[in-house]
Formats: sequence, C-alpha cells, structure tokens
Amino acid sequence: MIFEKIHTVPTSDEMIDKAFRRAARAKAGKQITGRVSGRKAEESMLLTAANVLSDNLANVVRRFPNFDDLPRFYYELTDILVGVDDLRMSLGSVDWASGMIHDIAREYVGKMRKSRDAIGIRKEAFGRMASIIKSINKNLVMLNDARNVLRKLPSVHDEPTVVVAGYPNVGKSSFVSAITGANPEVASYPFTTKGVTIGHFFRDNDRYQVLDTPGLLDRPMADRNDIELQAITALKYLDAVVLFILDASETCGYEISDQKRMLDEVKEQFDLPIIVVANKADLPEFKETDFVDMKMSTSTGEGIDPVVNKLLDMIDEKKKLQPDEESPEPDFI
Ligand SMILES: Nc1nc2c(ncn2[C@@H]2O[C@H](COP(=O)(O)OP(=O)(O)OP(=O)(O)O)[C@@H](O)[C@H]2O)c(=O)[nH]1
Ligand SMILES: [Mg+2]
Repeated sequence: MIFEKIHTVPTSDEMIDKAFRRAARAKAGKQITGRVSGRKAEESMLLTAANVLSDNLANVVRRFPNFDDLPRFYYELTDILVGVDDLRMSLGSVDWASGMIHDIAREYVGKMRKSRDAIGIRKEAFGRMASIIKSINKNLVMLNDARNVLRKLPSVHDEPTVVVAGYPNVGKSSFVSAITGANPEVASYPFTTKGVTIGHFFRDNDRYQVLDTPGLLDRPMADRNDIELQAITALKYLDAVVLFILDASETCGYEISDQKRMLDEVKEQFDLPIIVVANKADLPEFKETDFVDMKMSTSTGEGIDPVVNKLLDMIDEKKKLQPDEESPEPDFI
C-alpha cells in the first residue's frame, strides 16, 4: 500500500504523557547514581522531554509522503478524501511545534544554569511545552484521521493500465480473471462498497495492470454524488486505456440502449482511448450492434486474445503520443 508507512498519529495528551514519563525516568536514573546535582537531574529531565517531543513531531511529518512526488492519481484521491491543502497546513503546524519545543529547551536550560530554582524553571518549561503541543491537537487529530483514510487506498501502480467499465453482470470480472489468470487482488476503495479488483498480466516481459471498479463505472453518472464523480475523474490520471464491456445478450438485465447511454457518458468523462467489446457472443440471445468494435465470450474464451492485442496496441499508440511518459512532469506543482 502506498500510504502504509504512515503510523498512527498520537494525540497531544498521549505525546505529552509519554514525554513526561520518559523525563521522570531520566531524572530517576540520574538520582540513583547520586553523583549529579539536583540541577543536572532537572536539566536531564528537561532535555529528555524536549527530545521525545520533537522526535515524535518530526516523525509524524517525515512519515507522510511528499505530496508533490505522488503519482497524480493518488494526489487527486488524497485531495478528494482529505484535502491536500489541509494536510499541508497540519503538517506545517506540527513542524512549527517541533521547532518551538527545541527553542524552549534551549532557552530554559540557559535559565536553569543561572537560577537556584531548577525545579521551578523545569516546571515552567514543561508548562510551555505542553501548551505548544496542546495547541496543535486539532492538527494531530486531523492527520490521524487522514492516515486512517489514506492507508486503505489500494496500490494501483503507475504502469500501463486497462480500466474495465460496463454495467453489472456484463462479464467484467470474468474478463479480468480470464486474462490475469489466478485470483486478482481485491482491495478496498473508499468510494465504493465493492472495492477495486487489480489484476496483472505479462506480454513480452512487460507488466500490465487491469483494474475493475465495480460500483464506479457501472451506473449512469446522474445517479452519482459529487465524491463518486471525483473518484471517477481521478481514474483519468492513470496511464490507462478503457475497455467498455457491453452485454449484447442483455442477460445481465440491462437493455443495450441503457448500456449505450453509459458508454457515451464514459467517453465524455475520460479523455482516454476506449474500445467497446460485446460480450456473451456464445449466447443465442446475442445481438449484433453497430457501435461495438469487437466481440468475445469470456465463457468460451473466443475473441479474448484479439481484444487483449487491441488493448496493447492502444497502450502503445498512447505511449507514442506521450513520449515523455517515462518521467511525467506533474502539472499540479
Ligand atoms: N454465457 C456467458 N455468460 C457469461 C459470459 N461472461 C460472463 N458471463 C456470466 O455473467 C455473469 C456475470 O459475470 P461477471 O464477470 O461476474 O460480471 P461483472 O461485470 O463482473 O459483474 P459485477 O461485478 O456485478 O459488476 C456470470 O454469471 C458469468 O458467468 C459470457 O461470455 N457468456
Ligand atoms: Mg465483477
């Protein structure tokens, strides 16, 4: 998973508790040896707390990906799901707090050295550190919520992809299994209850990805809410071609005219190469239709190979049109 590295983000209270507990242990350690003054023990307590806090804060920031380096598809999904601007702002606050903790530690170690009341100074420093950390609690909570959403995103690779679209029951999954062999991975996708199916196949040592998104591209656009529409739009940032499967036998329960209407919407929605393939050619109910490019039967296997070849041609053709595909320059920076 692309966002797997992001750990749970602690709340302010959890962070403060941990830091102050460690600090107390550090002080106890110093006192046991009995060789250090009370001031040294307080100083060690102060520095330990500051280090634990600034390390924790820095780790929070470090484990989030650099959004400018994300593939555009994930950047869009992140923006739809949690908001890239909000994320940047929260990470900025955490970074700011880390710097503040550092400054406070320096300032108060200096004060301690000039004072007879080391305990009082240390307590004051702890108070200031705690209030800095508390002031960013809403940011920490936001980051943890974002983390819980983002880590569920499937790992869709930045590689040549076939996106399979079509009404329910037309044979999308049958096609994906037929060409990818073994059981494809089914990953959750925050926008649909059905998740996405991600399969892979090889041709001439090149790997291709096949994506079935049941629940996303299987219904008229008018039935969608804004979030679903955006999730659909994000698919266009994949390096993909679209295979639209039509059930020309209508045994899926949807008339050809309805399926045609959705095809027109998909064409409108994506600026991606698309082929229309009529499936279930083995059935007596199969009807010849004028707007399809090819036909096949995922049951008998007839026609599948030519469809795959055609898809690979489309991918090659697309590559030729975008010669800098190897290192795409994201235009969102
Ligand atoms: N006769 C015949 N049946 C097929 C063919 N392809 C798929 N089916 C059948 O159609 C039904 C639906 O196939 P799926 O591959 O699950 O269809 P789907 O588009 O993935 O459906 P959803 O996941 O619900 O959107 C199954 O019962 C398949 O066995 C075909 O070429 N010929
Ligand atoms: Mg399916």
